[in-house]
Amino acid sequence: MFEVELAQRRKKLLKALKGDPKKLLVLGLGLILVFLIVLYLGPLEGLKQFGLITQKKESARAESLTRPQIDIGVDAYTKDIPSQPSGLTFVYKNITPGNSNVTPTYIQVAYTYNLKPVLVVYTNNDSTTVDWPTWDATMNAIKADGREVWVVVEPDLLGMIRNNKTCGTVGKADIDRFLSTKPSNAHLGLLLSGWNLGDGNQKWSWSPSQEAIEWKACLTSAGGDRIEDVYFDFSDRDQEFRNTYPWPQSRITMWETFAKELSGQLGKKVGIWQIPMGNSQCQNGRRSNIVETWLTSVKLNELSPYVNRLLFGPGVEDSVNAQSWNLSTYTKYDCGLFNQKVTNLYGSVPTPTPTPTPKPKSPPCYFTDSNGNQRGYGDVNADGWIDNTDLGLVMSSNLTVDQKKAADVNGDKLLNVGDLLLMAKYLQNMIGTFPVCPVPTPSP
Ligand SMILES: [Ca+2]
Ligand SMILES: [Ca+2]
Repeated sequence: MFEVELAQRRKKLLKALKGDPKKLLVLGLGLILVFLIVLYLGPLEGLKQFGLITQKKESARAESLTRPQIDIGVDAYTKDIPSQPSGLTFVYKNITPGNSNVTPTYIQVAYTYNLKPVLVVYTNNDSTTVDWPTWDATMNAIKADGREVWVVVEPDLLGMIRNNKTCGTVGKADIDRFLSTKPSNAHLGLLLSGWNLGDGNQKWSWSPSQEAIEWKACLTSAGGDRIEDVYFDFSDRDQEFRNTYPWPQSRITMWETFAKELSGQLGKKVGIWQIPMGNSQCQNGRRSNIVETWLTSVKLNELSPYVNRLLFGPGVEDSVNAQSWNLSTYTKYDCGLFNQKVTNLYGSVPTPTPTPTPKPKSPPCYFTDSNGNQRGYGDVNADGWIDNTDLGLVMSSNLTVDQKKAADVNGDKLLNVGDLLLMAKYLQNMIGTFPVCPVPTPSP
């Protein structure tokens, strides 16, 4: 249509111009003017002014309005929850043996930022012995909070049990106990590892369908079909450390096929956990290419019939190299790709169950800082308000003396999740002041 219209216009113009050098000059000047306007406004805006790209823009807008059906989560420390990109559904945290005391704070801070908490409970460490004290303490904390929490049994308990061929005995006993001790607000999930699918050298012996059939058999004899969620992890995150990234498409396809086969065998969608982050195009170049491969609307649409959630991070973790946790300080290692992808795909459209983000509040009390100015407790960046930005700053490493004082809202001279939790509660109107604030003296 458009081309036909253009051709007609051109014909008309040529006809009118025939034998008239004056008109030709006007046309030439006109074209130069158009060129200059496009140059001045930039190609996109300039072309839009001349009606050349409206159609394309409309369809792009329509696509961004469709939220992908797969929910995205990321491994995040409590202190990094406030700086996660909008559009995320889950944040997750590993509960290591004896460390269940972090559970109440984690649930609280996650919900403060409209994020659903996933707790990956390290019931054991590559053995078939479950750390029941840590499990029971975690379940009690979830029950006490009362809000929904997603729980994953890790690491590879069922994998060890399957290798030992004790799914119907040890596996059954464990699953019975998991189910009988979890509170009703905990969504219980099991981690099913795909160990037999490959190793660090990118060789794999079993086909994805064979692996899925074996898992179905193990779960059936262990009564695992009563568990709500199943997850698997790539085998495994440490390959980032072994320099085997970026993965060839064949290897990514193998894991996609496993998700499909497992979902088919179990009759439910599966979650994928501990997906390495990073960006193969950025910085040190030995990073994962999964974020760029999967976080596109086309790929998410393709995976959505058999995958319900993708939980990213961590990858390699050591003192020299970046890990794949989505910490604000580590964006330099993925050039911010993960945050950008999540924001583009999910951030611009409302989440299915929107709840209001906490509104900024003025501080409950003030102190005199080193410059003699009044400064509010909880207002770390001294803009007069307590909001998400301040929460994000509480545990950062380079605060000034005055900022540290403002952030220490319980007055114990330490900056930790205790202060973060108090600030989150204050923003949610759950408390009216901070412990550091003087108790008002009753007026006579
Ligand atoms: Ca502030
Ligand atoms: Ca403190």
